[in-house]
Amino acid sequence: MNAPRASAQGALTPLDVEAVRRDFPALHQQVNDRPLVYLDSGASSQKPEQVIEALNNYERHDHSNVHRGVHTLSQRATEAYEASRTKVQQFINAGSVKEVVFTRGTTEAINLVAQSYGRANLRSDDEVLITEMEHHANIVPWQLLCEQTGAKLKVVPFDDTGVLEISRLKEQLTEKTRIVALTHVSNALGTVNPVGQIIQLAHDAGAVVLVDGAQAIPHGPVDVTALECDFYTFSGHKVYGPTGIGVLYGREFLLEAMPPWQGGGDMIKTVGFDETTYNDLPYKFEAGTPHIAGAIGLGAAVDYVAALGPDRIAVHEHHLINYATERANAEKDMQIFGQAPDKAGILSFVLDGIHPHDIGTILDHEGVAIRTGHHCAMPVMTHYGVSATARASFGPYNTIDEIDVLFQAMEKVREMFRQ
Ligand code: C6P
Repeated sequence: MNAPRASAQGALTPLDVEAVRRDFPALHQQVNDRPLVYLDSGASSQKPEQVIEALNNYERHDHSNVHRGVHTLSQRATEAYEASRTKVQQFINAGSVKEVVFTRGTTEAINLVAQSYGRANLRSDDEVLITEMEHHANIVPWQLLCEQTGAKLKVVPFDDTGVLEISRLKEQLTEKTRIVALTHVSNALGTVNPVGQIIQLAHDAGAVVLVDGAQAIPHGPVDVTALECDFYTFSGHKVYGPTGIGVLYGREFLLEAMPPWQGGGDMIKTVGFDETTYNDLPYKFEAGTPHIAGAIGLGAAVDYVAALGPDRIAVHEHHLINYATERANAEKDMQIFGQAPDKAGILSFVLDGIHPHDIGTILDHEGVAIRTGHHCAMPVMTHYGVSATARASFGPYNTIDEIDVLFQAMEKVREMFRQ
C-alpha cells in the first residue's frame, strides 16, 4: 500500500467502526450460539449493503449481455459494467480505462500476464524473480512459464521476522531478469513489502514488475501511477465485493503490445478463417461474456472503500494488528509468524503443541472465524518448518473487543487440549 499520506494522517478522523458494522448484514448473526466474530477477511471479506443492493438492483432490473445488444437492458448493463471500470480506474489511479482489464480474480490476472506477456517476451536463459513469501497464485504461473520458455525462476528469501532481504534481491536482479513478480502484502505473514523501492530497482535492471495486490488493495491506499508498476492485480472478494471478479491493471503500452491470451467473443474486431483482428484495449483481454454482475458489484465495493477512506482503513487496521500483536507477545505458548515493522492486519500464529486446525475448530465453536492451514503459501510454511498456522485477518469492521474475544476463545482451546 502507498503509505497513508503524511499530511493527511494527522488530520484523519477515525473510522466510525460501529457505523461500518451496521453496513455489513452478515456480521450480525450468531454462529454456534455466539455472536459471530469474523476474522477471516484475508480469505474473503464480507459485503456491505451497498454492494448487495447494487447486485440486487442489477439482477432485478438491468441484467442482459454487454457490448452486444441495441435494446435498453443491454445498454443499461453495458453502461453499468463500463461505469465500474471507470470507478476502478479512479480508485487505483490508473491513467486510462484501457488499463483496467476485468478478470476472474488475482489468479487469472497473473496467469494472463505470464501467458501473454511472458510467452511473448521470455526466452531460455531469461530469468523471472519472485519471492519466498508469494501465494501459490504468484508462483505456479511463473513455473509454468519457465517450463514453457526455458527461463529460470529465482526466489528472493525473507528473514525470520518476515522481511524481504532486499540485499539478496539486489544480487539476484541481473540483466537477465525480465520479470519481477511479488506480493504487495503477504497473506501468510502480513508483511507490507517496499514495492515502490523494488519497482525502481527492477526498472533500473530493465525488468517489468507485477505486483500482486490481493491483500493490499482492501486495506489501504494504492496508486498504481505513483508506484510506477507495470502490472497490478487484485480480487473483488477481498475488497468487500463479489467472488469471480478481479482486476488486471497494466500499463497501456505493455498491454497494447501483448498478444491476446484467450480467444472468443468480444475480444475481436473481425473474424475470418484466414485472418482475425483483435479488439481495442481492454476488450482484447476480455474474451466471452464477462462476470457482469461481479464487475458492477466491484464498482459498488470500490465506491464504498473510497467513501470510508483507504487511509482511515489503514490506520484502523494498524491499531488492530498492534493490539493483537501486543496481546500475542504476552502469551508464552504462542508463536507469531511475521513480525515485520511494516505489517498489515494479519496475525499468523501457532500455540505450542496444538494443531492449528484444532485451534480453528474450537474457535468456531466460540463463534470466532479464522483460517487455518498453509494459506496457499507452502514455501512460507517450509521456511519456518511448520505445516500450517492459524491466521486471524482484520477488516475495517473489526474491533478491539473482537480481538479480546479471540484471546478469550484461545483459553478454551488450551483448556480442551491441555487437560
Ligand atoms: N488468498 C487467503 O486466504 P484469488 O483466489 O485469485 O482471489 O486470490 C489469490 C491470491 C493471490 N495473492 C494473494 C496474496 C492472496 O492472498 C490470494 C488469496 C486467500 O490468503 C485465499 S488462498
